[in-house]
Amino acid sequence: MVHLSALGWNSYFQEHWESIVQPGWEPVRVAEQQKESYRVVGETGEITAEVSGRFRHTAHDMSAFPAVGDWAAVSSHGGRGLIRAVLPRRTKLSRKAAGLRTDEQVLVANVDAVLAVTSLNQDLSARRMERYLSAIWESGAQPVLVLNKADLCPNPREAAAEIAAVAPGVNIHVVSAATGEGFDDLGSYIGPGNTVVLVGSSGVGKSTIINRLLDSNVQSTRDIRSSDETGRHATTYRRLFMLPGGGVLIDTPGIRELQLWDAGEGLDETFEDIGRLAAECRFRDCQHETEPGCAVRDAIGASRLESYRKLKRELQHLDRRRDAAAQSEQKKIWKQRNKALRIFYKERE
Ligand SMILES: Nc1nc2c(ncn2[C@@H]2O[C@H](COP(=O)(O)OP(=O)(O)OP(=O)(O)O)[C@@H](O)[C@H]2O)c(=O)[nH]1
Ligand SMILES: [Mg+2]
Ligand SMILES: [Zn+2]
Repeated sequence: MVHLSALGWNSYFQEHWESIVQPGWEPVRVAEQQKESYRVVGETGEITAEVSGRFRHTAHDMSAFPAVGDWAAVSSHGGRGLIRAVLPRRTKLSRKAAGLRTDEQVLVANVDAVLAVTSLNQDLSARRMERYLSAIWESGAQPVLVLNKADLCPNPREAAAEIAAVAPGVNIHVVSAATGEGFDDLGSYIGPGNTVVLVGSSGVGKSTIINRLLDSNVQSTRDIRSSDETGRHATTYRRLFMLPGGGVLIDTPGIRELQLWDAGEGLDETFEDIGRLAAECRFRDCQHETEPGCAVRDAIGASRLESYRKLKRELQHLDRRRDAAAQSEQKKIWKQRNKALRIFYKERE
């Protein structure tokens, strides 16, 4: 029998649970999300579950559906589970869903730390890290940068210093999942009651790190010799694992690009240095372009400043599209009401 606390259950969830629980409901944590169903784990083990019809009808949008890491209420029916409700999330890592829609996709919920993994041999990109960090700060979880494959990099410290310059306030760890270098320090994020997720591009070594931390080969990894570096994804589903010593790890498939979702504050955190310096610009509304007495332009590299602007524009664009979507939704509602009114008056005539 598994103790819920070993899965990350605590007084926050307990309190919400008591306000919604109904006879026959059991608390479970979403361990894996497949196409139409979920694997959920509770005190009595793991089962497959789907959302109930009622849940589907009352879900206001995609983000209301269960995500890996969520705590949910299930009732079980002959070995299969029906998800009745999702408990409020303490943290959530979101992105804009792929495609043209303006939907929030919750990648994982209720994580304490997000380990953004990159590889020191080819993947290292300050610009990509800024994007990740904006989303992670916004999630409410602690951002941590993990620079993996130190064994393949001639000068890992130098590379780490470069990344540190664009990650104020973020812990950075140089590790090698091949040799185990740097793993003692990673242990500090993991422990009883804690949940940690690994995110990053495909092939950077997320699953290899998970395997080493779990001390077993639960996750299959990609054999780089038999495929090119940017080839297929080894991991295809987000998946939660319990560590023997307590604590929960979540592995995720590599993502090509992380489109921001509602990360205004996350952006400010990520570019905290720009905000701090801007207070010293001569003009209060300084755009840090050609204004005299600008404190930001010279102190911050041009590419970091451009990256900040780009991400800001992206969020503004998203805001406008969400407004437009909300307006057309509102129009639909008015149309229906007007139609109903017309019928109503017609009938009275
Ligand atoms: N030399 C070296 N190779 C590593 C290290 N970590 C991982 N690898 C190798 O990198 C390849 C990709 O590792 P994976 O763990 O599958 O990468 P991933 O991030 O899980 O990839 P996706 O599941 O596709 O997102 C495998 O061949 C690993 O053996 C490391 O620290 N050093
Ligand atoms: Mg993987
Ligand atoms: Zn300025």
